Amino acid sequence: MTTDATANDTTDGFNLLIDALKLNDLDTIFCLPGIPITDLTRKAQAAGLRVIAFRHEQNAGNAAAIAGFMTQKPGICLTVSAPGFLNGLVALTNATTNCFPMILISGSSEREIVDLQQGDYEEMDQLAIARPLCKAAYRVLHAEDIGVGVARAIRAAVSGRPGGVYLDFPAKLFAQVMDADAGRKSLIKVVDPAPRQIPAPDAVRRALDLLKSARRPLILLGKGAAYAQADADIRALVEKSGIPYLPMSMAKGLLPDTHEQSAAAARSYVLPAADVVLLIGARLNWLLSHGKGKTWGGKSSKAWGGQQYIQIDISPQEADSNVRIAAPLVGDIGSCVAALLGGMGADWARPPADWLNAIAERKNKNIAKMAETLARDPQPMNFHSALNVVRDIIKANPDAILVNEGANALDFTRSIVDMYKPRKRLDVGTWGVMGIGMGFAVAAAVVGGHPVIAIEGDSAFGFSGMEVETICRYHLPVCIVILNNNGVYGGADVNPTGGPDVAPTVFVKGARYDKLMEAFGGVAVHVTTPAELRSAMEEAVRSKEPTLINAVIDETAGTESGRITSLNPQSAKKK
Ligand code: ADP
Ligand code: TPW
Repeated sequence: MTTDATANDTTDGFNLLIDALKLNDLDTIFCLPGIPITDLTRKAQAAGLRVIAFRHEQNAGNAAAIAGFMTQKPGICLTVSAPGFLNGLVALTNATTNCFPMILISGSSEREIVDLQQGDYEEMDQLAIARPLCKAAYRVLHAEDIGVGVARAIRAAVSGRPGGVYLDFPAKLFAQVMDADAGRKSLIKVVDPAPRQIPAPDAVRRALDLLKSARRPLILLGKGAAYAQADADIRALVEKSGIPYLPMSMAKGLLPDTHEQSAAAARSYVLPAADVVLLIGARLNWLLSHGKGKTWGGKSSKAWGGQQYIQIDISPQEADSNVRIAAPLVGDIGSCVAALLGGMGADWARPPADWLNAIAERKNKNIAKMAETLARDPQPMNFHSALNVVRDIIKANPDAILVNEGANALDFTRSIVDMYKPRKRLDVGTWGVMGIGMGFAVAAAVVGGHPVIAIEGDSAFGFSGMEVETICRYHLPVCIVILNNNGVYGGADVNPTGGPDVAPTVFVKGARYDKLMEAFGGVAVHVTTPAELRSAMEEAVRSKEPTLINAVIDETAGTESGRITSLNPQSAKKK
């Protein structure tokens, strides 16, 4: 066997993998080169794939994951062995947790040496480590199996509940040579990778009967609903039913947040008060207080319970995971929503007026209160006065993609900044993980085709900040706004011992994150007022130049852990 595949009638592992990806329209690779995949990245680029190289694999993995969410095609992340693989694994696991389709392909060391633990270069049993942390994991040992390996990975990633898939490619595989014609024939173009799953007619009837019986119905849209790309039918269902709805964080914009049926501004009222809740692609996990308890509405202290649920989900195991689901509707969201719409009939009665009026009353009150808060202009800036600017910028540029992470920076942005279009808000998701920022921003710019605005806590930004170089290198239209309050949650903590170390949550005061952007040739701006922030953001969106705005925020603004203070044992005691 030779490693030279230049002869016309032979091919090799490198080319077969590239051809398998191309055959399945997987045209972008997020990667970090090194042994044994350096040549793969070069060859992929030479073959016409878009190859985006990062500074840390976790960011490449996060980019692949969110590309999967945005496109319904598995995002591809490519890493080196052991440490590179492990760096990528966090993103793969996070993708699986969030139901985003991605494929992590890692080079690995030689099986014979790894299995005898003889100390190979970057030795690690990667397949065994990945398997419990993702949806599926496969290893390919022979060049003629690359087509099957890629096909299985695609199906596993996007069919049913989407998730992360690991593909293990030992170094030797890349150089394996085989007959070119046999190689071509070994590749598989996957037919119908995410088949529709039609809900059973009796399940649809059960759901409609329950919905019809409701006096205080509510629709909850989750990021599964955003992923499903059934935007028109979801909107039609909401509007035809007349039922108020709440979007989960990444479902914001599925219908414009300004829609009159949005109950977002009355969230803490509607959650406990609703009697029948229709969940569309949302799990009753911690983000919804497991469907029980007093904290459903965030700050609400009202007791609630006794809701009946209809749950649309592609996973047949999701129902009853936290509370009883009276009417599970198993299938893909597009098919389920279409079936509900079809069964509603022309005589569908809208919800009782007293329910709608009660919501409208609270909503109007809360919106007026928020408008008052947003109109204030405190010195120094706080989250509200800064985010009031971001709110206007997104309103004027509804196609822009908003990436968001932090604690207060996350919670305030979610509640203040309205979204107008589907899949425009990308954030920390189910884990509340820090570090997605720059990976998501790069992918959003590369596959989204619109300007990206990343609203970052200063701590959150630090997890992926080095990718500012990547943003400059590819000249991406990303505007990063760092809400800089000198630390994790804030910067006002003190070391109670009076010793020389600052408190664990405190960073260098007055840090100039804009200088990081300057180092790589992007536009660097330092702002202390809303007016300065506004003109810097307007210019960034207009110019599409890589921009980093260091926005100085009052270091005492916000709260510890943002809105999830109650999960923090220590501060809960303090309260
Ligand atoms: P959120 O955090 O926004 O509440 P979750 O991530 O908890 O949303 O829930 C998303 C749900 O959507 C998952 O249970 C997943 O199985 C489901 N899902 C994802 N894609 C589809 C689809 N195409 N059809 C039906 N359900 C889907
Ligand atoms: C991988 C814990 C949650 S939020 C946060 C941390 C460290 C940063 C909050 O400070 P930031 O935002 O970004 O400055 P703000 O607006 O409140 O000032 N490690 C991981 N994930 C999580 N969630 C944490 C730590 C955490």
